[in-house]
Amino acid sequence: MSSNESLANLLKEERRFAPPAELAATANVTAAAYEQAAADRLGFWAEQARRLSWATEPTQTLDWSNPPFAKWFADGELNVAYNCVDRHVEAGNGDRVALHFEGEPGDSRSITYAELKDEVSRAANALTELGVEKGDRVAVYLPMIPEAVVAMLACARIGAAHSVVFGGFSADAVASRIADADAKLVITADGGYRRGKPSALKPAIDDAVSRSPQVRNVLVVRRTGQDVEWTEGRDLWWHEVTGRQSTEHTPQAFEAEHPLFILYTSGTTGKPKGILHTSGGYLTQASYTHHAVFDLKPETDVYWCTADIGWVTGHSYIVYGPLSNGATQVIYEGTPDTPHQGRFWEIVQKYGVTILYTAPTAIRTFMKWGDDIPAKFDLSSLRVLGSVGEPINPEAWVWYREHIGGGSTPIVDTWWQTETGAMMISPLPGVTETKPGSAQRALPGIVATVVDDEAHEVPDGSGGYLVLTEPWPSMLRTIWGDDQRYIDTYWSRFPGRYFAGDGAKKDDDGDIWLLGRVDDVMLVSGHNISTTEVESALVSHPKVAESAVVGATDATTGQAIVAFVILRGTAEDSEELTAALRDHVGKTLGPIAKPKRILVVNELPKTRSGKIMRRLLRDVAENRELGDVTTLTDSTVMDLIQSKLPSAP
Ligand code: 6R9
Repeated sequence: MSSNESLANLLKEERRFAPPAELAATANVTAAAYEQAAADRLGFWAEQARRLSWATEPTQTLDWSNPPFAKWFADGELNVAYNCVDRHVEAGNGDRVALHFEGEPGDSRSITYAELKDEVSRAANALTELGVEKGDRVAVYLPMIPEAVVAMLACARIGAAHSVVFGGFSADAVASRIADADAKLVITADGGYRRGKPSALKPAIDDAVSRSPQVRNVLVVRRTGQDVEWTEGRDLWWHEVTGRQSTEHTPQAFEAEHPLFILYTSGTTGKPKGILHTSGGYLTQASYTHHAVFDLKPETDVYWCTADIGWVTGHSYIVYGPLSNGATQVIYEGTPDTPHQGRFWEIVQKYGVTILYTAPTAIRTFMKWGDDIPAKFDLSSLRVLGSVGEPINPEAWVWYREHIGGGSTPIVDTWWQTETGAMMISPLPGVTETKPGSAQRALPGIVATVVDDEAHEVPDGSGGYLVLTEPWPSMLRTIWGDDQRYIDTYWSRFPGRYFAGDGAKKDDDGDIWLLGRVDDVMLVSGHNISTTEVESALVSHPKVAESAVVGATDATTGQAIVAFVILRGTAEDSEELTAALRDHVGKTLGPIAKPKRILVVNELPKTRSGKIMRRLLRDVAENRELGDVTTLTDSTVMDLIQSKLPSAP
């Protein structure tokens, strides 16, 4: 993206929103944190580590003697599950609700910290009875039910690394992850509820485990009560094995660099990467960022992160961040439109949710469903709104603030990755004057910048590649079993710096705007154009709810812009409308960014974590056979899109 100046300032966004005075006055973190961290970065992180409870306090902060392999707080020892559960009970908060579970069919259950401690202890004893030991790996394939949280914490408690695999993934995907991590136990369920009906999980595990000789047992949570195949001697009911255990379990302390979990990211090519996270540094940053970015007040807030536990957001901002901070949170099993399109807002109203963390894809879907739906519910409890997963288009940002946040809540657009473990770039709700569509500034203690092809930092007002220039506590430690791939993927493009794979620009104030994955940048007649900016321009048209833009090979321009759009509410597809949309993009971004083709569709292909799979749309736009669709939420979406297509132009 060296000629990136051409695109860097196409999109002008002038709206600004100051933090609410009351929030600013009582915020957990103030502007002083930036200064403190800038003056003594390692001292700053050493202080954040002391938010945790250590069995042996660390005296070392960062060991970077063998880059890019970092050690944080290496001589410290702690138990992560103790930090997330027991210490809150010991501090007298055992009666505080940890989890308000809301099942999709409408069943609900609230679990206090004292109850969570008992459940995690029983599960830890159960794992020990099944022969799981410190250093082993356990695969977890569960719906969004409390047992998922309990299972993860039980692993952490005994020093076994968990490898959570999305409930939506196929048997093949599970089998390859079990094999790569060499897991000896799998924890699953008969099924979970999705879109109003039970959906089976166990058959995929039966298939995957039949190919995984190292798996000794499969622990099965009974959630739906549906029939399951049973392999005697291997399969065990979770309720039977945990039910017979004691609620007493003494957590042992492990070294700060002891593995906590492996989480696979699909990557664009090749086999999935097992991202390895360890204990002390990871928990320090997950905990600190959750406290700082959401301004969490554990006594009064009700927090809700709508992510799935199988995604890193579920790991860091459902399990480890919130629980280490003693938060009360909602977890919801199902989809946002079951049984009706107001389900999320009904849940916010029911529990008085104060902090909501969701993804741009969900926000754009709510826009499409219409403003009248959230308007039927009392959302006045909300005080901070978060966004994660993709760049958030300015229009979606403003809609979120207006229709969900009552026109007053700060929005924190948090940029981070599975690899970074925790948030890296985000506004602080009591400090930052926010700009719709920008993640803005690296958090205190984090150093990020934007560089050009030659690794030179770009000046304000220019674009390039996002890099992280200093190690951070929750950074991945390696790719499981493949140190060389870790070096090659992240540390070789710009030696000495971490390459995130995202395009970004710095505005005139030096604030960072994320422009999507570098692979998604288009090159049209020699100009770099980011898919994100064209998508944002389309979404800023009142008739467009959502869009995905790709560059398709074009004989004259190199690449031509092809846009797939979903219309809002009652808008209808017509030639006039697509012509108007092309003009609108032309006016917003300049004629060079006008899409050559615009196709109106009903759905876009997305991963379970809500990211648009532009690769598949590129296949469609170029009339190619579709690539791998195994990580799609719904593989029929592509059939629908293809059936709508006129044959190639
Ligand atoms: C947490 C998570 C990481 C990729 C990342 C980037 C995109 C995430 C974003 C964002 C713009 C944000 N991304 N948050 N882009 N603004 N606030 O999503 O992890 O699933 O590993 O994805 O997601 O492209 O590189 P992961």
